Amino acid sequence: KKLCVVGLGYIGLPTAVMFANSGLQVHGVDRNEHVVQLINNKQLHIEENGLQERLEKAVDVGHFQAWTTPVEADVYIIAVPSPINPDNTANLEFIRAATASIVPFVKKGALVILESTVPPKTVENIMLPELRKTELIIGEELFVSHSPERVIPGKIFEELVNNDRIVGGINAKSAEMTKDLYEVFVKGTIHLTDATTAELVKVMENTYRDVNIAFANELAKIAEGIDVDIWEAIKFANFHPRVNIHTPGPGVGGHCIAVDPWFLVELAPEKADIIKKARLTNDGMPMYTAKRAERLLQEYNIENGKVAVLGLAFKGNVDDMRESPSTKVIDSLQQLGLDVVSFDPHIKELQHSTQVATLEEAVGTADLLLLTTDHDQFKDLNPADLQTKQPRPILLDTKNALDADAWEQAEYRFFKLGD
Ligand code: SAJ
Repeated sequence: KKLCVVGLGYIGLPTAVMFANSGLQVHGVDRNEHVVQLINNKQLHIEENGLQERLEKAVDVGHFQAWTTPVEADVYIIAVPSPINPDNTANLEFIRAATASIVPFVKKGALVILESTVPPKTVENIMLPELRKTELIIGEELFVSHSPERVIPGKIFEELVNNDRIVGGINAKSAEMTKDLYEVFVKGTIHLTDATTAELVKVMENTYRDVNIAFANELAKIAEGIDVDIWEAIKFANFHPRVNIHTPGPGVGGHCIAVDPWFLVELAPEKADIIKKARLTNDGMPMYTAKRAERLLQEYNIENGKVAVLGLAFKGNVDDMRESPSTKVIDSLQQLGLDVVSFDPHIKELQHSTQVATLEEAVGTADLLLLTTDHDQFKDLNPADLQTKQPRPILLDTKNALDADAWEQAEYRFFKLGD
């Protein structure tokens, strides 16, 4: 079977490589020539556990090659971004363009699968009109489905194999064909439904998480006012068999959880009340965090204080800083007039104007350390090893990542968000 995967990013590339290593012939497509070149040289433009060796294997055995244009194939998988516009409406131009790009190559009997997360009805309203240009009878000569990815960056390969999948077809045959394909490597159950239900399910999953995180953030603010450690309180609440409160933090980043809820708001603005409120609550966390840092500096009478933001990635142990709460915390600190320096062990090339290359430089020049990303490298730090500017520097941990006792013993003034 020949597979054509359009979009070789965080989802498309691991998926393409999985299929290639499961014996399929895979033609990868990315519009970025540099990315295509790198991949064919077995080099990565993204960081993901286990991807390097799997890519090498797929290329070496001749099952995988990348190109800038599609080709005739039995199955097409589309995995391109579906971001939001500045006004929080969905930008489906990449989905439309990717669909249009395969139209000249699609032959009778082909299956087209969308993996990108999209607002409900996108397959119907955006993809099908493009695919009708093939003049094939949709559902009889051309099969279409939505099989949303559900993997978490950092554990993509584990989750690709073990997670259940929701597959929604434009008809039953499309869904069945999609299930048959993924079964070559998926060990989780593959549940079949229609395309619009699958679209809604995927967006609901990420919205559930966003609303739950907003709830945790609201609780964190309440707890701060009564001197309770919210992390401990949530831990206790979650011992209840029917309670699963998520964790607070400096904001919600990534291209999924902070984006997808807006798809529902756009779909039904007058009904998506809690969803919108939650989104705005989470978007308010970077400024809330920055103000907490500002207050701490004031409390210790530090004037013209400098903050070292530890972590630029949107979450722990990944190298991805797009839509990262950390960069928004930095913006907020700067808006408050504070001087900022930042460091991230996973972001190798300097990508942010405040970024410095070493932890020593960040810590050694700042009055307050602000941990925004729970990388293992930060958890493993020995406070005694760090040369600090202040004899008793302030440390604000927004992720409950550090051991308070160890840092307090090393003479740090230790604080947590939500405490
Ligand atoms: N975060 C919190 N508190 C939490 C959990 C997360 O503040 O309790 C923050 C993180 O720090 C990060 C953001 O939220 O900034 C998102 O991180 P995440 O780990 O929750 O999720 P993503 O964006 O990496 O991946 C999510 C996953 N969705 C769900 O768990 C429902 C993943 O399974 C999806 O495949 C992915 O979105 C996607 O592509 O849609």
